[in-house]
Amino acid sequence: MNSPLLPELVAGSDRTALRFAAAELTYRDLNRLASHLADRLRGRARVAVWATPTMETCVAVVAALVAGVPVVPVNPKIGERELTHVVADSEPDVVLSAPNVELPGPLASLARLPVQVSPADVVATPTAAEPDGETPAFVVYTSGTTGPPKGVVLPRRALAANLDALAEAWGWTADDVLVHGLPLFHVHGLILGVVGPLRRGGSLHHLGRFSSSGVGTELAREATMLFGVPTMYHRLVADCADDPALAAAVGRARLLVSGSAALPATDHARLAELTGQRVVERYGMTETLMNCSVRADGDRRPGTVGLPLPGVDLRLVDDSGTPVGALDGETVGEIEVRGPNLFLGYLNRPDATAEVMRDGWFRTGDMAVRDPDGYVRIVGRRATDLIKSGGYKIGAGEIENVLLEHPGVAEVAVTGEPDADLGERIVAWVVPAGPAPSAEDLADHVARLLAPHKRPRVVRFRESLPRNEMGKVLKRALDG
Ligand code: MLC
Ligand code: AMP
Repeated sequence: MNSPLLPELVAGSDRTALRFAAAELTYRDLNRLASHLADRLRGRARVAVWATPTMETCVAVVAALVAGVPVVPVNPKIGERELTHVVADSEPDVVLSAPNVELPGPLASLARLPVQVSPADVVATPTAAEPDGETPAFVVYTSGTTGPPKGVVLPRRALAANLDALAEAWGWTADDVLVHGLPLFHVHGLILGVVGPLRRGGSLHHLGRFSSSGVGTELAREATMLFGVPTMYHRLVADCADDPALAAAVGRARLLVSGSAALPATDHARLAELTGQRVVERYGMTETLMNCSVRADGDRRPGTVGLPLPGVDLRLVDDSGTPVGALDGETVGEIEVRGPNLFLGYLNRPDATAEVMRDGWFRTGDMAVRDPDGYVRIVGRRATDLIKSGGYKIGAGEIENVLLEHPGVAEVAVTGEPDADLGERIVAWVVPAGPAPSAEDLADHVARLLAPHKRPRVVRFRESLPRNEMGKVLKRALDG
């Protein structure tokens, strides 16, 4: 028999599993709601979840996990072009959302099941057999350098192994109460942030959206852990500087964890000064879940993502794929990983899957060095066409393609440049076709077709773009 992914759910205890504002569900109630919905999902190929930061999303996801049906979480701010792609590629046979939500075109035409979050409205259903560990649990869309996003297929085994490895590294138990305001359509907020506490049998208090004051209130109450992207910690630092009560509340946390992008050493140091807390940094990817982390009881050095997690094999390789073993803090290599945390492949894209695998190792594209004690320090990325903004991975090519469709754009190149708040901000370098469109118009165009977080924050108009003799834009020659 397969062991349960969510043991406390099966036990159906009276402990609090989830809280959003005033709404709260115990494991018993969550089990009742999820098993009722799961009964309607069994046998389906894939289910889309309209992933608003709400209780409905969590109940929908848990129901699909109970039924053994893979979930495609959909960004509720997704633009029309990206949504059309996600729906055509993943072919969900049903969509789950809160009742009375108006869904956009490609989702509106699918069969729909409303998600109930009031336990009194449903009858309990007996628990069914636990699906096999290789059963896909999620298909999470992630950007590449070119083309539309790819669906990363994650099996239950990867979730279970990775969440247990994190529990070991962080001393994460059923007594922990996690607070976060992360979106629920990426692995950070959804898998670590929702499935994580549920696997431990602990609680999640979701803020709906991130705010320093929301974090402070929960940490002053009963929350013990915070998960955030570096942009959130950057804002928390600024707010703690102005508000000693907030700094004191943050100081009470058992563990603050940052990931999805590099946490600047300055923010790490400022937060330590203001609150006494040293943030633990971990490093992951949609395709691999988490690879490394500083341990809760380890040396919390800024600028490092710590050691490979238990069960994760990690190596650095040079350009030819030969491992570089030096623990000298200097020799740079690309990070490759293997272990039970890995995905099954990209949906419908065996070509793209083959490209990122080398003899069973996953090529992350991240460049790093290792310190003498084995700590990994990420120093850059192989592809300059991938931008990390606010913790979101964004492919420059995707944005260039939609900007070229704008009638006011003749030529375009998209780059990322350093931004104290977002890590990187998206810059569009545009050669206008006729009178220059406004920067706002171009940002709206990208937000409408792709997603608001992919919009350029800065637009720079040029008469021409620097190109090499092959006609390729020389992005490094673009300057402010
Ligand atoms: C502004 N807005 C627009 C707009 N201009 N909407 C449409 N069209 C336009 N032209 C809206 C936005 O939608 C948003 O709405 C509001 O204005 C503010 O937008 P923003 O400035 O982009 O948001 P901001 O507050 O700056 O967001 C910062 C943030 C966010 C940190 C809260 O970036 C975030 O949630 N990041 C988390 C990313 C994440 O989870 N990554 C994990 C990937 S997994 P509104 O209504 O929202 O205010 C991974 C693996 C791993 O990386 O290791 O974890
Ligand atoms: P995603 O595809 O959205 O899952 O993003 C994965 C990428 O985020 C990784 O390949 C890294 O480049 C980056 N990343 C995640 N965590 C960290 C971290 N702690 N430090 C630096 N980069 C990180």
